[in-house]
Amino acid sequence: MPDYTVTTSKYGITENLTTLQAHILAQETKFEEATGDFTWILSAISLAGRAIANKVRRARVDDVLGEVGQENVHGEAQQKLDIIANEIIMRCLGDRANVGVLASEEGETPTILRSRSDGGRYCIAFDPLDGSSNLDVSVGVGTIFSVSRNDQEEVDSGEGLILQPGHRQVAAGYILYGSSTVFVVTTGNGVNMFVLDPAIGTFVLVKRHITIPHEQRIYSVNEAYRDNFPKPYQDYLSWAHENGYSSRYIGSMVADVHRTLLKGGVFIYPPTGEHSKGKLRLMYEANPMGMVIEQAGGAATDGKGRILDIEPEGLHQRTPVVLGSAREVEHVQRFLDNGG
Ligand code: FDP
Repeated sequence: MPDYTVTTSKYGITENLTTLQAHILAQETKFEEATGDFTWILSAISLAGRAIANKVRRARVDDVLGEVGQENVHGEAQQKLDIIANEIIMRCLGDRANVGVLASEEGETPTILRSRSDGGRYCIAFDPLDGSSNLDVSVGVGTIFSVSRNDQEEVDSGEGLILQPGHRQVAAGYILYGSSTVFVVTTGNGVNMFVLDPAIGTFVLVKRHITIPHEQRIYSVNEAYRDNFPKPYQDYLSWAHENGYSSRYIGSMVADVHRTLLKGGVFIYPPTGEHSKGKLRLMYEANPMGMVIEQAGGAATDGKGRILDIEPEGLHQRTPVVLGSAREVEHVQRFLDNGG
């Protein structure tokens, strides 16, 4: 397929006019059995992303920053924008006739919208506004999503339908609300990046088939918890210090993973004293990010094995995360395998 990503007119104006929807549709038409389902789902996520981006940009003006004064299902302080973003996504995706199950970080259990026989062919897990504790200081935050098939005819519990290992995801990605609004997505055939053009209100393709650098001496971890990390992680950090590594940590997973995807390095959230299984959630953080990173040629492990092969046991299950450039993940893994 010819690359029409950037068009330069005879007047020298460079415009980028391949939209997210057009791109996904073009990909889908390559498959005879394609039904247009993906385009439909991703267009709902794109609509939600544009609406959330608008809310995030206006948060201080509209006075919707700060906590609501209640905790979410994880016992964490809920931000007003967490709730707003969750409602926007539930609404946008709930309207799509092919979505069977929706599961959010903000909800205790998944919502069953319709059974497979009623057209609910997909399950979607999402974190509506990851990193939201950073909102007050205008740090980049993001939405993370994971799409898998709804293979079961019988509706038992929503969890029964959605709890599938990450290698069964058919699409995954994130929207970063940063200095620009960036939509990164994979449908299992490489990773593409779109940026919201605010002038025309749509995501346009800016980079196709992103490849993560194979190695890069950058680690991204909350080093303040170092004394509470298992010893092999501490030993890895000592080794990294001795080997000229640089450190970058924003504390907002989408922003940290996005930088790692584009610039290389390794993002780590190990088990800690407070979170013995790690802090990040498997179903709507580690799995979708793991798929994106693997599709870009990187690696994602929980320290024992591939994140995408973990058999999930609960919607809000946590997991240690080590992901990024293949060579950098190998370095961490070497310390974990040797026990320090
Ligand atoms: P937050 O608590 O602000 O929502 O998963 C939640 C998350 O942010 C990630 O985005 C981020 O990577 C991580 O927590 C940061 O945790 P620490 O503050 O413990 O470093």
